[in-house]
Amino acid sequence: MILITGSNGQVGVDLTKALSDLHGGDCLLASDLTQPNSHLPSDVAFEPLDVRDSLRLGELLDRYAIDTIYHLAGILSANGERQPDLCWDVNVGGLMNVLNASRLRKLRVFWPSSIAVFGPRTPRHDANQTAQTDPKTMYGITKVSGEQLSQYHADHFGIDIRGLRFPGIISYSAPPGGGTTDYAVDMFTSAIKTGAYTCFVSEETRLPMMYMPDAVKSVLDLMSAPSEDISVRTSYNVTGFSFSAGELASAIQASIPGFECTFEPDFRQAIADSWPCSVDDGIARRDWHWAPDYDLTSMVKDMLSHITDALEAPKSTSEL
Ligand code: VAH
Repeated sequence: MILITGSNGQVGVDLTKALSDLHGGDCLLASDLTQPNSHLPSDVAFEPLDVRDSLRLGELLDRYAIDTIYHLAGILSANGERQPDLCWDVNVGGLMNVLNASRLRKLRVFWPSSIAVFGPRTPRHDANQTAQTDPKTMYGITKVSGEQLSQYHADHFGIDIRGLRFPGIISYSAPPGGGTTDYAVDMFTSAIKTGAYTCFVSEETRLPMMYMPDAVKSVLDLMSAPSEDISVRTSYNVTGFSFSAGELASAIQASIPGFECTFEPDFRQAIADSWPCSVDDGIARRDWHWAPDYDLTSMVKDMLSHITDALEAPKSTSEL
């Protein structure tokens, strides 16, 4: 059985569907703080779980005979700056609970790190796997801490733990929650709904990004690779493509000519400025043959198509 924590989140919704398609829904236990909305496949079990509750976690692992955990529950960068204590408790305390439980039960673990482990002293372009990590956010500090805890548990206890340093992730199924890169998702929805968007980072802000189908693919490819091929037990750099907020606005305007984007940076500008413009994911490409399928043009086309379809689809009674 597979446990997914944070199954209601931006990655959780799509990864739960993909794992259900791959393994069968009856092999999955989804969990999050609150009951799922309509996204959960009907044959996937759900249990409420706060990952800071180690007793509840252990009880679910034993009751459902879990052998693999996809640990997605966490607080993202912008929310982490608003509530740093909570960010530490959930991101590091929650991961420690997963690692302790996995050590005792010999479970396999996937967890998401982030390019937020990088900071001002990281090279701005093509930051490689061993580039300096000097995060300036509590979120980034929790991810660097998580990477060191992962390495320690792999070295000392032989846990098959694997992680990915996700860039900003763009998706249409579930909204992102409190990240600095949320603008890259919100811009699409606003362009379609209102024809206008005020972006909270500058037009020139360029960051590594990834389309959700590629993010899901990277997790499944990483977790299906032979353990002996995995040379990185902190977390692998992965990316799709980098673009500036202005380039994204232009790409959307090419499909929605009337769309107007204005730029009014807020506190999240300093977070974005601390991250590299692009990362080098050559080690992931070498070890487990990582390669994204989408680029900016194909991602924009697919996003606009799906969001438009969703807005035009007849509303179910629960959504009215
Ligand atoms: C965030 N979407 O904005 C996440 C991600 C690199 C950014 O870690 O916090």
